[in-house]
Amino acid sequence: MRRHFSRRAFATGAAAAAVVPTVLGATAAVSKDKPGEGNGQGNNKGTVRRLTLYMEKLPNGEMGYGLEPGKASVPGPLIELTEGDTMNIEVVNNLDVAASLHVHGVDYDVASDGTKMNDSVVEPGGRRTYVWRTHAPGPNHDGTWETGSAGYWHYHDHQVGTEHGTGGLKKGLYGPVVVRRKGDVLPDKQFTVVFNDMTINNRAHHDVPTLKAVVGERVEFIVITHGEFFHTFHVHGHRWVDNRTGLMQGPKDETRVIDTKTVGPGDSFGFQVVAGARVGAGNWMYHCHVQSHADMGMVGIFQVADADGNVPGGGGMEGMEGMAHH
Ligand SMILES: [Cu+2]
Repeated sequence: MRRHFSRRAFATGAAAAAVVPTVLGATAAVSKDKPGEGNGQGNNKGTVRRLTLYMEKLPNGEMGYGLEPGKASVPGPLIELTEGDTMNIEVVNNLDVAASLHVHGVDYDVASDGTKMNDSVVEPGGRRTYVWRTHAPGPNHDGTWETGSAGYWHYHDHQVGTEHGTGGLKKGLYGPVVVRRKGDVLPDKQFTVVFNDMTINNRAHHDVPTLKAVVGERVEFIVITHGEFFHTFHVHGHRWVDNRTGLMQGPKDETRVIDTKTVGPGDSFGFQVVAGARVGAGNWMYHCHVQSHADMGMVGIFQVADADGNVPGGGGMEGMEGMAHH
């Protein structure tokens, strides 16, 4: 009751990017510069912003991106843009090996693609600015439409271990990117779930993050896969529309409604749901639905509390005990 559709917020260009809190990795704090022109199209006025990303070794031997020295995380911070925005990202390499920042989905010159081939990696102790641009959809001269940048994307290293970043990805050098269309509904809460080989966010079994929400909160999932295997994302008790946002476009929208989606290496998708809608509070499992993968620990809890903060059945991890060890 208390929080039902509590915050009806919409993406409005510049304002959208830093508004939303995130749970796994901090939302990128960005400073605003002068207004930009996007790709030069009339409907593309966005803002030009900048942030600094640090690539660092974590105490457990993993590697991560972070917004401040000593704050690297796996996954790295969520970076959000609205179509038309430009982001200048200065990457500082505090690792002892060369590494890079490669992004999916947005517009960038070859000098910002993060590959050795294009001489865009960062040596140990060095820094480099990568520029990401985004654009709204618009008409082409031949009557077709050019796609916009909006979507659930991701960034990752393309250098550590091999020239494809195979070692960097394995160790955790990856993170989520959300590009919104102006007018998009904003979530109350965001969760990033990365299937990376047999892990979720480089964790397995009881170390897989518990994702906490309250009934009625609008929750956004960002799902990414890396590594060697295809995975099937599934969350119990919730379902979404298989389109860009997960939301129906109107009562007659016949787009398929799903509660599982297969994601292969390098792939990503996202969606919004209302936590506990029609099913209530509880410990709702989220997991890879490939049976052997689930059995090997690719399982976590989407923990939805009621308005008083209670979760039927308690903590959830006790319930997981049998599962994780069989
Ligand atoms: Cu799997």
